[in-house]
Amino acid sequence: MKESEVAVAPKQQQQSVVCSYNEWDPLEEIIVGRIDGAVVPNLTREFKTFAKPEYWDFFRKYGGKPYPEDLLLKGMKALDNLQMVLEDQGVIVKRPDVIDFTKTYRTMHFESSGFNSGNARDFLLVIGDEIIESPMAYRCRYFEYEAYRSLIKDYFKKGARWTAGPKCSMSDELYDQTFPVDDIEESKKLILSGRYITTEYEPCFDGADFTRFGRDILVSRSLVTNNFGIEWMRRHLGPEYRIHVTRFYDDSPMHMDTTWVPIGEGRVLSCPERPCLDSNILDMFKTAGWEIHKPPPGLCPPQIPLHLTSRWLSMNIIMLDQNRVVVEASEEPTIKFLKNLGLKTVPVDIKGFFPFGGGLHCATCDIRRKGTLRSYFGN
Ligand code: ABU
Repeated sequence: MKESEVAVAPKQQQQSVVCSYNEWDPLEEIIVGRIDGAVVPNLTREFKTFAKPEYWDFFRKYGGKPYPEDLLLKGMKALDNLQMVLEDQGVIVKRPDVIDFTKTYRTMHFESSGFNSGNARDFLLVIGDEIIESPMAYRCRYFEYEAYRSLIKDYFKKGARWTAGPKCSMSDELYDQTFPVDDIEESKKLILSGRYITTEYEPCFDGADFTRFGRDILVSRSLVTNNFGIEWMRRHLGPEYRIHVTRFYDDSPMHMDTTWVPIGEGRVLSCPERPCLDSNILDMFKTAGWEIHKPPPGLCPPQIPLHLTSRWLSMNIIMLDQNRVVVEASEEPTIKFLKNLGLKTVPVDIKGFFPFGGGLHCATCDIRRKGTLRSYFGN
């Protein structure tokens, strides 16, 4: 590459190409993930805490192999549907590269095959004009970043800031070797008591464990985000942002976007099965006049195998702005609920993507929303 190709972008461009501070300002550009070439992860010890036990046989059968074709085609179609619907709503959509997840790889510490790059939200976190790559915590996701690098390099050349969180070694020390992964009830009890498969050996986090409310960012300790990772983010972002570690009642905590989901300034959805356990956080929202709404349960039809997620993908939505929300087309109770809150719902048939680990919000990463950095909870 010639040096001139990475010339510094003009000042005004630097501030606009990547810019997003919350989940509800008017959406202008977004990344939608891809699952072309997806591979079923092996049922390793750490992956057992992610894969739903009722589907462990699926992972035993297909681990390390491409996803069965019918599932894959439905999932790809779902993401293409999403792209079309977003474009129809005037949003610019970018897609990551297709990479070969069937290749096994070997580092100094482990050997693994890959997964997919469908869940852009897990890997990418946009805070203002900065794109932050998440270190992630599962070995099958070690090389997921490769799918996004063309896009990120392009955003960088156009003025975005680009940071990669410290890459995890994912050596054995990152995983608690005594964690009883095969004893489901005991695992759940331990998780509820604050013990996880991931240790504090090195920082790890997924972008989807952070929810942005302008200067205030909520984050949960989860199966894949440890306290070391949260502290890294706190120091990295510095005093301009306030990171609030928030606990929810959840025996399988994995990303906040089916648990505590803002739908605009002053309104948040709270998953009724996973209430917030921190009175200081609840006070923070209530004191600032926020309404906390409890949506109905998701209805995901039984023919869609939720290998990796809960049915609460129904609340894994994308706000196009404070008035319009993209929602899975078959989730009628959720659609009705959102309409009753005065929102215009934009339905999309995305459920074919659910087996690949996420819903609408998981599959995307907003790159640019029209808005500025604000404080929604006082100064
Ligand atoms: N990755 C978000 C899915 C979380 C859930 O299973 O509810």
